[in-house]
Amino acid sequence: MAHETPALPYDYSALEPYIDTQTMQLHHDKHHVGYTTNLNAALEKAPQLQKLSAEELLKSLENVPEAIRAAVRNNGGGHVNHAMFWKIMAPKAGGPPTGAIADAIKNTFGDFNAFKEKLNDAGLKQFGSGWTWLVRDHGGKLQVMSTPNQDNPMSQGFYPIMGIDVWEHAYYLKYNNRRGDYLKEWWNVVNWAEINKRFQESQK
Ligand code: MN3
Repeated sequence: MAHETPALPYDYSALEPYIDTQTMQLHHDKHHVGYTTNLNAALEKAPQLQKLSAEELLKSLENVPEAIRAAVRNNGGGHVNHAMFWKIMAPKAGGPPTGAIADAIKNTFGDFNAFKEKLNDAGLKQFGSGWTWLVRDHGGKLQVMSTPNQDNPMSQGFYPIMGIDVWEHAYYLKYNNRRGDYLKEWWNVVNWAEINKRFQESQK
């Protein structure tokens, strides 16, 4: 059973003007499709792993044969990260958090602005390509972290509630080198309904 790139849940232009159409086309159709294709190619060398979900693979990378471990980590991570990323963005979204995650953010970080600054700051300081995350840790506490490349926090035992892609391919066409501007504007498309779903899932 091959891994498949999920379709975007909205039009390529739906996140304008914050995320431009061409970036969405390239990001989804070239980058995400590339990760999925390369993940499937790597798994051809380990057919016993083909029945596992990409999440299961990432949670136990130590069980992946060394010859394909880096390929699974990078491309499996790329696939899982982007599948989440498309869903935690939406048109006509943005604004302050709603639902249970709003209370959790307030209790953990003080207020929404403090949280936003912390998440953006982790993304800004991530050297090179990577992601900035809100995760639920082993003890059930929320925390902000960043990861390099396509590493997903689930490989370290964390539950990724939300993450923002800070690879240049996510913002360079519109924001050029201004990663900070992209991170600021990103919050105009944040989809709290989906993030609440993931927060609920993280507590199971
Ligand atoms: Mn990306």
